[in-house]
Amino acid sequence: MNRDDRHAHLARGPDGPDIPEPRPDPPTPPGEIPGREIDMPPDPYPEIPATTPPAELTPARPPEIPQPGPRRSRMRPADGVVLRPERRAHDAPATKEAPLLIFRQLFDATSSTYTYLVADGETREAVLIDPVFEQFRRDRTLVTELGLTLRWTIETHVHADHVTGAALLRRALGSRIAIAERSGAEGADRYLREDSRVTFGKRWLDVRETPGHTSGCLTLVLDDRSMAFTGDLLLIRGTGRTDFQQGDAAAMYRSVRSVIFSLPDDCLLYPGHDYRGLTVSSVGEERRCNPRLGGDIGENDFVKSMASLKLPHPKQMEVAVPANLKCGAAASASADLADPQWAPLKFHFAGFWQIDPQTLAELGERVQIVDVREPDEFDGPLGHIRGARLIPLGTLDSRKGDLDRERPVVVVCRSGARSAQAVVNLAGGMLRWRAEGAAVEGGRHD
Ligand SMILES: N[C@@H](CCC(=O)N[C@@H](CS)C(=O)NCC(=O)O)C(=O)O
Ligand SMILES: [Fe+2]
Repeated sequence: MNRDDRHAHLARGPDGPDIPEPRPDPPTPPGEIPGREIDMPPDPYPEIPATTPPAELTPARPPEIPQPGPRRSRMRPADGVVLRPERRAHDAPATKEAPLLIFRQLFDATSSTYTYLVADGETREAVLIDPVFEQFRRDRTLVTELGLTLRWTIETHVHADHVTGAALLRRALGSRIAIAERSGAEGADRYLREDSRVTFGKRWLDVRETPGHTSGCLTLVLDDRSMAFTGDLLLIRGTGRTDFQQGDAAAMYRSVRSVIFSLPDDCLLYPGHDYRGLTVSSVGEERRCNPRLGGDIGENDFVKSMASLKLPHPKQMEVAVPANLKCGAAASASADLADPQWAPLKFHFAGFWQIDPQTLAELGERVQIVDVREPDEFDGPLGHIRGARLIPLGTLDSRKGDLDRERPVVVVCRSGARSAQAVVNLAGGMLRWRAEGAAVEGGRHD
């Protein structure tokens, strides 16, 4: 999207009863509850960690006084979406531009859940919003590959359709778990409520309590209000359901209309799920086009329409809700986090294990090498690895029984791409094997 096309304006206009008054100062924090970290009101001048950012990320420039107005952004292909927002006057003191943001939207196809990785590109501290248990390896690998330190996993609510990966990530990466105080969940490291602030490096997410889908639903708003993560409150052109977990359609209406729709029109909205392949929306878009509660739909109409939905319960609900009320701890404790021990393998972000040529060469007959190319390639110019067995990919499924069950299987093709769907993939295939000077049988040696 060309962000320059988006008209930046403040939503807190004089018209419209749904736009809230500026919020009063946060309440004085209550006494400490044992075993829980209770949030203090947000510090408008958070301490900036004393890290020295790489020079190319923060070019030397004199301090600038920010003015409210259209945000600027730029794309940096290596890191996907990288935003350089302009600070608002009431944010942290502006001694330099806001640090770059790293942002990734990840999808779990089984539950249609979005997980969001958001990180400060300068300090490389990150948060992960709504991780999915089964995607633990994907998420851990991505965090590691991007050189990030995962500070927090944040649950937008107690999910009914999948188990959270929060406890697994805490075990593996030392991240801490944050969830709404109102969620009733046990075992988190921090309990969030209205106006809590979750910081990662020099960036942060502000917490808004947005009940409706469940009573403990949160929306997370990025520091410069360019993005908000709405969980299952507001979906793209839809809403979360309100028929279980203290769901409340009237509360949902008010949360969306007074909290979400008071964000700037060009604030991008990232939902907890999408069942149709949509990925992102914006406040202005949903305010105009959301068929359930956009336009001038009234609260009573909305409540009636939600009552008539009659959706079947999520398939995983009986498992997911009790597990998530403990932040996924029980499932995590029994899970085998260990990577395969027979070789130093690397779990690829695309969901399979890989082995490097040198490691494979050292393993010798302790593994079975299956070459899944066609016969003419096996005997062609690249040659093949000594001891490799030719089983073309198309026949692999039916010939799995021919393999020795005791020895790990490494699958080899030309470039590493074709064999990625099988057991352990030789990274880079025969091309890299040869490029690294490993021995081949047959083939041309020029
Ligand atoms: N068929 C899905 C249903 C998922 C579902 O009910 N999702 C909730 C969010 S936890 C929702 O609000 N869905 C809205 C909708 O399906 O319109 C499953 O079995 O998991
Ligand atoms: Fe949900």
